[in-house]
Amino acid sequence: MKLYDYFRSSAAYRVRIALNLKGVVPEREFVHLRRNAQRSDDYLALNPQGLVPMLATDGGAVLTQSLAIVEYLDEAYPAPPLLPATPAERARVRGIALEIACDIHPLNNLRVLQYLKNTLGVSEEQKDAWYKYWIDVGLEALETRLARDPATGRFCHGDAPTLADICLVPQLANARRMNIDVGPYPTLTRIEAAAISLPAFVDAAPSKQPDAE
Ligand SMILES: N[C@@H](CCC(=O)N[C@@H](CS)C(=O)NCC(=O)O)C(=O)O
Repeated sequence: MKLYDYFRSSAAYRVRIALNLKGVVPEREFVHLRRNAQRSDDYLALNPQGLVPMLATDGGAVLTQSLAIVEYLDEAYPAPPLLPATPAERARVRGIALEIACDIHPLNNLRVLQYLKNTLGVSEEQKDAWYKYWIDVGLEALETRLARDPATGRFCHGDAPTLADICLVPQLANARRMNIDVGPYPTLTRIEAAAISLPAFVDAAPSKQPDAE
């Protein structure tokens, strides 16, 4: 299989963590987002959305959307499971993952920031304020939710990594990269510390990727 990847993409980072947890090593093709390679004719022919990640499977399928790709990997390579055993637990984990992937991450995506700056003409300072605002709104709610819920364990759900941690770690890395104070989120950073004690998470980090700049 082949992963279309970019070191700084937090959505691709999720897929890299899942692949590492499963022990699956794909071929890689790097799509340079800062140089707009995601909008090249060749890439758009494969993925009209013009976003990474994308996974071309051995069976010839071309998969998009990081959460769908992670769930595909979880079904194709069941061990270790990335979702818990019961429907209610699975819904809890997916809920946490979606809180990050649908309600935090898209507001700060490159194309959104470029539109704010290049089309609407907001200043660099206003753009950074937007970024910080939406991360804080999202992380505050997630911190409250995870801190008070007994289902939270060493990880977002219990004591093993799941889809939720796969989304949390890249989002916190994004926040740190933007110099956002993560001090107000002690539960999230405690879980992050547990996750980054695992090689699967460490090896997926942006700085460890062959295309890192
Ligand atoms: N919901 C998508 C989001 C994918 C996404 O937004 N990818 C970003 C990088 S993290 C991207 O390709 N951005 C390119 C752009 O904005 O032009 C997923 O989870 O895969």
